[in-house]
Amino acid sequence: MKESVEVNFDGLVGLTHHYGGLSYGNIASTSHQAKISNPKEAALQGLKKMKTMADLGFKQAFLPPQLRPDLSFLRRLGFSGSDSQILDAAWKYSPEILSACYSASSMWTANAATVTPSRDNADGKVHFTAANLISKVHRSIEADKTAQILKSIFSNTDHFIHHPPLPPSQIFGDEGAANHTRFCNEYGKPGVHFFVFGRSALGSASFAEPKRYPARQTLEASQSIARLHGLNPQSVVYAHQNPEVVDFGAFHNDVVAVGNQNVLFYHEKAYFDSNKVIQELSEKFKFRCEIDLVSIEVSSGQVSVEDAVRSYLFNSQLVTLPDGKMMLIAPQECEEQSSVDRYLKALVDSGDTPIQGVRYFDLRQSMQNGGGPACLRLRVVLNSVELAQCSPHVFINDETYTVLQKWVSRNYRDRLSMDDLRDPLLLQESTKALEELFGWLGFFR
Ligand code: SUG
Repeated sequence: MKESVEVNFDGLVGLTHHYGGLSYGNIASTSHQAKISNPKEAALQGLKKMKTMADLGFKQAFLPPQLRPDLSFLRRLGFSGSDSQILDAAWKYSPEILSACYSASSMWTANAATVTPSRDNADGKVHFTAANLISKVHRSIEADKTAQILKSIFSNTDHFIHHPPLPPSQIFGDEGAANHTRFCNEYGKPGVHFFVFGRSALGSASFAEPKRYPARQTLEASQSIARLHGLNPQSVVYAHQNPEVVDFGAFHNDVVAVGNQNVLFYHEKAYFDSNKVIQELSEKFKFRCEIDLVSIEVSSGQVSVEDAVRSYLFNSQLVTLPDGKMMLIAPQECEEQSSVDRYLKALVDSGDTPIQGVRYFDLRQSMQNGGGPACLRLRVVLNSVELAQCSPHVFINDETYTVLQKWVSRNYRDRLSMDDLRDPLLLQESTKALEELFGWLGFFR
């Protein structure tokens, strides 16, 4: 039998990581707007997580950053002239637009794409749909490049199918794997696909919408992906995200829930009509995977939605250790939030659930823009044949870690303010550094 593993592809933080305040509805992003960032520290924090995961025995890989600033985006808006003239004119027109073209947001690879494994797709191939991310302009410019990078890494068409991002319309707002979870027994066995949406655009069904903040993912986008990938409708569940939690700043499902294999760890407020959602998921899971789903619900009395969003408890990664036990890879903010700390200690001490441990990481630079451990990674389930087809340099081991660490230390700034975005030198530094990185990776930038 071809053994399957879950590979985590973390986004390597780019050279222009800064706090643009660009994501309305993402409280960390807006509340840190214009603070000084430290791109070098951000990239090294992410790399340390990747290396620790690899050392723990997980298959760990990375996706390279995209070139920023994206001058082609500014040219499409009518800015012209030399590079520095374009940057200067864009700044004068709107610092927000300049910030958008500089955003290093492709680091949050949970939003890069939805990926479903060959075991579950009608044609027996791994399917990828890069997310269109149309909700936020700075994120929408990632989509085409992300699709290209995924094609470069997973290039063998005998095994990998790449769909273009969904049409760039409000009807098909798609945020990728942040709103998709696959449940299974073992990774190589059949799975159930859980898609969470915030709104329905075609009005075929009326779903309550949040009042304060936008819901990014539509039902129609999730349905299109299930159709494109050839998933069996009997193994798909669509769940309506509770509009209340969106208004508390849960702009993706992975801010209020995380799943792995047969376990769903979630906040009681995560879903609209939660009992119905859990019932449908449990039934389809039992039918398809022939074991029971373990759902671990966290009540508001244990951890309020505000504390969950502040600490990013549910933006932890839930992973299976080589001995079969599960562990949460949590942001260190969980230790600092007393309700969450108390809850996690009791959870692990009880020994009642498959979650037997927690490991904390300092990802503060990313967290301040609303990106925790789970935002930083894209899960790809691959069997041994598919794994052997991937571009080799993207896997983290002692050698690649050292190369990347040195590359970051050599090329990244340790301080970036909004004002620095006007500096054409930053564009030159980014271009040179990415040329070096993509040359080493063996594919184009
Ligand atoms: O899309 N933040 C990202 C965070 C993405 C987190 N991903 C998941 N939950 N899976 C976003 O809101 C902030 C950029 C800025 O403000 O500079 C930003 O894009």
